Amino acid sequence: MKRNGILSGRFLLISGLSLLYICQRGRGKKMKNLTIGGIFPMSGSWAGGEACLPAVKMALEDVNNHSDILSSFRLHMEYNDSKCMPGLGTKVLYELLYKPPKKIMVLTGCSIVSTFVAQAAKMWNLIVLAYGSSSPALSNRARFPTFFRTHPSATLHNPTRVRIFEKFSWKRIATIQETQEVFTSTVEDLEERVKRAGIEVAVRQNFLTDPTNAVRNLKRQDARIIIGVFYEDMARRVFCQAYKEKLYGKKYVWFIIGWYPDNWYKVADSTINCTADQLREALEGHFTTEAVLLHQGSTPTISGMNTTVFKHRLNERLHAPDTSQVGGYPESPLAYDAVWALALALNKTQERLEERNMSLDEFDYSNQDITKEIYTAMNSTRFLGVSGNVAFSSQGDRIMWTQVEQMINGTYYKRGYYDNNSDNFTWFGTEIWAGGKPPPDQTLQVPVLRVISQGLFFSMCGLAVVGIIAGICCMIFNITNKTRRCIAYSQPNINNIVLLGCIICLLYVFLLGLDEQFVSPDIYPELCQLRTWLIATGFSLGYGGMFSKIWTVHRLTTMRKKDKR
Ligand code: ABU
Repeated sequence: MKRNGILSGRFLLISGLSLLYICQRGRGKKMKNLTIGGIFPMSGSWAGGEACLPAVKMALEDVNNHSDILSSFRLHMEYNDSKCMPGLGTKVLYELLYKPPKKIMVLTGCSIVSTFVAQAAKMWNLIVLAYGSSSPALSNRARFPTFFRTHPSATLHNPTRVRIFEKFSWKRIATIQETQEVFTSTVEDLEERVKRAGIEVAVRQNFLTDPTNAVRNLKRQDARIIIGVFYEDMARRVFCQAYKEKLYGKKYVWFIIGWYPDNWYKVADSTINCTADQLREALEGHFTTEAVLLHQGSTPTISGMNTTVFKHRLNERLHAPDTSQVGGYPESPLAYDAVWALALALNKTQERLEERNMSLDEFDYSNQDITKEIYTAMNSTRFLGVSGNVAFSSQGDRIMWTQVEQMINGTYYKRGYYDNNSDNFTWFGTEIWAGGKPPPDQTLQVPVLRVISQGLFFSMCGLAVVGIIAGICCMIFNITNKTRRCIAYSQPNINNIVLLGCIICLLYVFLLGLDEQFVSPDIYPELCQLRTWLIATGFSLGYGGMFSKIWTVHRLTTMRKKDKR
């Protein structure tokens, strides 16, 4: 009996397993492929694909293993490298479009590529979802009607920057940017915000590929609080030049973008002639602002894993001993959540389409119907992802917290947070200043009254008095003895004119020393005029008289004897 029971138990188990296997196979047969396109920058200005591609692949596996999402479909991705170059990115998009199967959505990263891809994709009724595009220009719904992103817009950093300027009472700032739409639109937004806060953008510099002159101009124009927006490769060039120009240290504060990998300045770069140590020296004490890209807390996210598990799984896939140099590592949670966002939106779309006896696999580049359904579903997608709460604003943007970090001895330390929603700014007060205190925003101009030394003034006045007395004595002598022959021959009237001129010039000494310690600045205009008149009159009389005497002597010595009489 017992043996029979064991056998029937075994049978039940085997038949159950066989049934499950058959069901799975049956289910597998029915599964249709749903293909998305992927554009990943594996090198170039932002090599975010290095970490974002493995994160996307991981998310695709997780979504496909999730029985409740797109149960009759298997999400599959075809992708290529854009090198963060717009031309190549557009070529990759066209290849994805023209090579079957049809791509129902496109994932993209790197703003300069996404701008081109999102503008072109709308012509094929394609929804574009960016995991790594920060350009504020992409928030323009009229220009990019089918664009969404899990990456927050770069304008998110600006309110945080303004709060820091206000905290340290900086009223004069300078900007330096790489000439790309992503950075131009960020700086324009910053300019508007600082203007509203009563802060002046005193110096604006931009450069295409060589920041040498831009950095020099910052120094020349006495920039102290400098906001730099550029890609990571340009950041190395800018700080190499800042090192050469000595535009760092206790007088300067740099603010740059915080999404570079932690050890970005150590990356070997043949385009600069600075060592990593020199860059570290120039970077000491700078601040970065960046959105908080990893969900804070240990609550499990939509995939069932928390952020620790996510990082652990991603690190295993990256096979990189040092993730701080892997491009796009900070943005990998955004890439992971982008796949979940599109899977949830497609799932919702499929449910809606089924009500109309349609299906996602009927998607066609010329048919707007399914695109509209996906668009509506994307708009209402909300979930807790590894990057935090994922939801899209009317511009397709995300709203997140920002964090401020400072580099000390080559390592970034957190200095504060800013919550855009509640306008809540938290500053830890642990920042370190090279000069012991925050530097002023410009060269301080302290007015100091420079006055003539009283000892010198009075002694000169004494000498002038002696001169004047001597002059008066000579005049009296001239007048009283003018009938004496030798005096009469020496032209006493002209001598008196010379003496009068000298006395007036000596009087000038008294007026010359009258500065703010003796008279009020209100009478300076009159005083200056009087001085000018005195010296001009005294000199004219003195020199004029002397010249007329010399002229007479000259005439006498050069005349013929007869004429002399
Ligand atoms: N956080 C990376 C953003 C890259 C870009 O906007 O091009």
